[in-house]
Amino acid sequence: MRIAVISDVHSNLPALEAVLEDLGRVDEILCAGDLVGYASQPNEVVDLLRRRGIPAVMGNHDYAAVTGEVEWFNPSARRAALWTRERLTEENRRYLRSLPEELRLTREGVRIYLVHGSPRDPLFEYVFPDLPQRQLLELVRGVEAQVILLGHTHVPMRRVIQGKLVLNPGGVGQPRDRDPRASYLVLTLEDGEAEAEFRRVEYDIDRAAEGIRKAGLPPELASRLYVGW
Ligand SMILES: [Mn+2]
Repeated sequence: MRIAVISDVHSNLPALEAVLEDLGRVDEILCAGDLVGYASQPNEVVDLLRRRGIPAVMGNHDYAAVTGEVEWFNPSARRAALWTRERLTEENRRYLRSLPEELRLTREGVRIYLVHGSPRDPLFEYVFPDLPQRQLLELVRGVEAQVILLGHTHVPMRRVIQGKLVLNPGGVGQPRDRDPRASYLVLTLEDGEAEAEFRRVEYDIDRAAEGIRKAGLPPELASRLYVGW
């Protein structure tokens, strides 16, 4: 069985479309949160993910867009969150509000745990790829799953700790590892074993950047897409 894992789409429809086209044959798609925020097409992105029936967890930007609680954000993220909040349709607002903070699934006998930030702080804590093993162990010790899927950092990650595979697909809509291509992964489950393949996809950054500028959103949200940061 093959499961595509996406995260941090951030209202970037051209990036999401490119990833969905690139997936090939997968049995399921999971989304680790931050559907909205930053770019200019929140409703289009949410509509598409809902139409495809893609299970998702709530990210901090989704939370901010539905609650208006933005005080922890930097100025451009704050502006984008409030801009998004004004534009979300009532239906999409309700959908985002309904997203769970964690998802637990079992596929082919493999237990999978999905969260945006970290198991102890689902919305806000960053788990970067270089987190020391001891701290990572602390985070995942209580999680009864063989595969732990995270988002939030926009940086791809693969770690193995106590037999648990800890993965972050990187960012679809705003990669932050200096590679501007949209990032995602495909999880393969076979005979109770799990492995991940990381993928990058070029997309029409001009289209996303122009949308951001035309919407009057902070221009640095457009320019950063070209450098993947
Ligand atoms: Mn994010």
